[in-house]
Amino acid sequence: MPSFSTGAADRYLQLAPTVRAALVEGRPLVALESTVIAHGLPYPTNVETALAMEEAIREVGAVPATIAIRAGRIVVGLDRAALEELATAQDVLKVSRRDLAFALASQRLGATTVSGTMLCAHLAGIRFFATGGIGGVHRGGESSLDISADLMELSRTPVLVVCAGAKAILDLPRTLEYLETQGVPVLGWQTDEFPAFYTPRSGLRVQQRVDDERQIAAIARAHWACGLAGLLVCAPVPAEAALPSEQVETAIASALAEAEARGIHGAALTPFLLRQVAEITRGASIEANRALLVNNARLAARLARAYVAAAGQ
Ligand code: PSU
Ligand code: MN
Repeated sequence: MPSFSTGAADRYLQLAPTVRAALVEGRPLVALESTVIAHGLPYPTNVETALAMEEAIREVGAVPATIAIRAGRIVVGLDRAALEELATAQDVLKVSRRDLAFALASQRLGATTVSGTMLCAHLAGIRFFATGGIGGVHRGGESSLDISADLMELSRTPVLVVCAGAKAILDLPRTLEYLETQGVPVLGWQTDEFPAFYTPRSGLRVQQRVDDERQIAAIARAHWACGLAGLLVCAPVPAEAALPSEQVETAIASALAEAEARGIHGAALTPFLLRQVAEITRGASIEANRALLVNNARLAARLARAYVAAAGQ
């Protein structure tokens, strides 16, 4: 039986021919999310970035699989037209774990978050995934309990996620504490520090620095062999695209104040904060976001390639 067969979920999966072929042949695959396209970046930067991420993955010799929900199916490997539709449509659902069944049953167009994409990648048999910044514990999360479903997903679904840390709009120390509690390895790619999304440094240490992709492939193999779930690999935003940290902190402070004043919370909060920060930094945050997304896609492809190469030894 092909490795992507997942029994009852099969009827909901729609694999692109390139993805199906890569799964059958055991070639490296990298899943990509779609919330960043529909809710994280403005048009047309969102489509351009999505295509640039796919291209970066192909350049390394891996196969990209951008994931979204469409017409009652989990589409794994969006084509150009579907990408455009997601990037421009209004009322795209933001699909995390809890939203998946509703999105499928209602035939709505849905963009998958980190948690939704991990889940769908796993159903399809894909183990490597690149995003920008994962969700985490929101500032004030100790009373609001606004903790992204991304963190729980990492503790239960066996997919390796490459990110540039957690988004700087969050409470980073509590996010790391939560990941530790949930048993999620947090590896720093050629860094000792947990990156802060728009900036390379947070002053917080990762669990373990790793400098070589073969070492990460070996860690992932051991983790999964022991029946464990997600892993986080954190790569700092490329230096030339990083924002000055004072600028980021000022922008976030006023974005948070604006969200509070307008009573924005729940699933709408992260997209709102990202838009506000983009406005305040006059687009500089969007450039940083684009650069780190492409960088993460490339790294995820290298890791997937190293994992597949080691399997044949
Ligand atoms: N990375 C980005 N931009 C984004 C996201 C990640 O560079 O918009 C999305 C991811 O889909 C992530 C979501 O899962 O933000 C977090 O949303 P929340 O905080 O509501 O869980
Ligand atoms: Mn939330």
